[in-house]
Amino acid sequence: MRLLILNGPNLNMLGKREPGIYGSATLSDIEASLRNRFPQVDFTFVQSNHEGELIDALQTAQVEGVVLNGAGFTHTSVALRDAIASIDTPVVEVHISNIHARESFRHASLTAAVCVGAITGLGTEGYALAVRYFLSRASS
Ligand code: CA2
Repeated sequence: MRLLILNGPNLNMLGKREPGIYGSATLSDIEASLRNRFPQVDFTFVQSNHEGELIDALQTAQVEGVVLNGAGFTHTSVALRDAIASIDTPVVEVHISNIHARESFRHASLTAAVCVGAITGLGTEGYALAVRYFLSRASS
């Protein structure tokens, strides 16, 4: 199974700033952990600070599923939502922090309703849980 793990703006700073909110793992740590735990998955990892690059990645992905942390664009981007809605590939939204327990502007996700589901607040383990979802979906 091929999965795209797509991370949005500022997530390249994971593990380098704000460990109290996002923990100490870097994006490279998350990638290494997923590759180690799920050797049967053919992963592609993309991180971009640019909305259009995230949309291009969604539109061109040749994968069975996408795990998306749209970061700040989750709360602002109609274009990202439209891109998710326009592709047949299922997308699972992941947030490391619990967006509902933070500032009110983070409570709304423009993208969650066009995803198959969303995981929020379970730390970086949320990425692994989303991968598990795709594996169980494929075997049922
Ligand atoms: O909890 C999440 O995963 C978020 O998607 C993270 C976004 C935030 O805008 C969302 O509301 C929730 C922020 C990503 C920025 O990550 C940083 C990590 C370390 C230091 C600075 C930013």
